[in-house]
Amino acid sequence: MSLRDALRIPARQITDEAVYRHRRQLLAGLAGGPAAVLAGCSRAEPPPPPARPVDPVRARAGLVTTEERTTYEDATTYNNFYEFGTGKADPARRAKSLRTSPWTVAVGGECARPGRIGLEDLLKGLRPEERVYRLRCVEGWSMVIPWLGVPLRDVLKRFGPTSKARYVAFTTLGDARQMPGLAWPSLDWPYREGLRIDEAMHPLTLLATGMYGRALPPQNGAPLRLVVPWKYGFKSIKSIVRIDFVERRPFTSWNDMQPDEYGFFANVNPAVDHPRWSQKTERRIAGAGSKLFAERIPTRLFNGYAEQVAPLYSGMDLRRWF
Ligand SMILES: Nc1nc2c(c(=O)[nH]1)N[C@H]1C(S)=C(S)[C@@H](COP(=O)(O)O)O[C@H]1N2
Ligand SMILES: [Mo]
Repeated sequence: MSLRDALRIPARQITDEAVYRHRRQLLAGLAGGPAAVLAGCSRAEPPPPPARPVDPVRARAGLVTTEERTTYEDATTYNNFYEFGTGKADPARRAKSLRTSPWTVAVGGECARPGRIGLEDLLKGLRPEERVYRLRCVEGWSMVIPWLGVPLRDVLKRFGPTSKARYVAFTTLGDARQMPGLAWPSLDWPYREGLRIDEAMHPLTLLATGMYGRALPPQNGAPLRLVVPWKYGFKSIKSIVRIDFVERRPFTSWNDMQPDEYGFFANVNPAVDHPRWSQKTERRIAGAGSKLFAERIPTRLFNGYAEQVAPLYSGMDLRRWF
């Protein structure tokens, strides 16, 4: 079957651009990802952050959760890490060979002290703390995981971001020899994500090196990954090798592939549906046997972290800037 047959669109309607886009969507669709037709694509600059910064004490209050935790087994065998395949079980099977030491991170862009730095030096003097965070995937499942990490802000400050640093861009390792998924164009490799600078500097934003009291397993993004608990899981980029301070909204893999399906902000919001499914509820994978019998619970605005992060978006239209 030809690509055109597969897509069931008449030849005369196909432009090169459309073929390219539909092919990307088809591949992503086969991969269990997005497959809908694109609406408009906007590269407009989002509104600036609020002038009043978030109060760190308030931002960290209420972080203790009594919700049942996801088991280590589920958190490490049901993963999204497309570099190792698009199936949930692929990363646990195929990421074992990822070489996570030595590991260096290149930091660049709008900052006083750019450079390449080894992981130990990057984190020197910062004590990892445990934060039990909910992580909700845009696909509609969620977990409660005890992460070990340092606030991203403590690491970023070391590089002296300039006043032009309005966003922070992150890049995952893109080594096809170690990452079999790179042979498949399910995403525009390497995986990239970005945050507005105030989101990156928010006390809740964690640079994680471990979970459940141990080092991060490769399938969860070893040796260094982001955890942004109020955003859909895809913002929590794994196995980071580059951090750039930038003036303009950076390229981000999911948003740039399907801008009508995956917003740049990707804030968890039950009131803003994905074009192909509702975001009102989630399958909570927690407790024993829960992958099969996950309970459906209501999704909360900002994944339940509204108290801490809502001020970042005051006055912003969350439907437009989803
Ligand atoms: N580099 C990279 N980071 C990634 C992904 C990915 O495919 N590649 N998947 C994202 C998605 S969609 C989710 S839901 C979370 C899953 O994190 P977990 O496997 O640790 O639960 O990782 C995110 N980070
Ligand atoms: Mo996800």
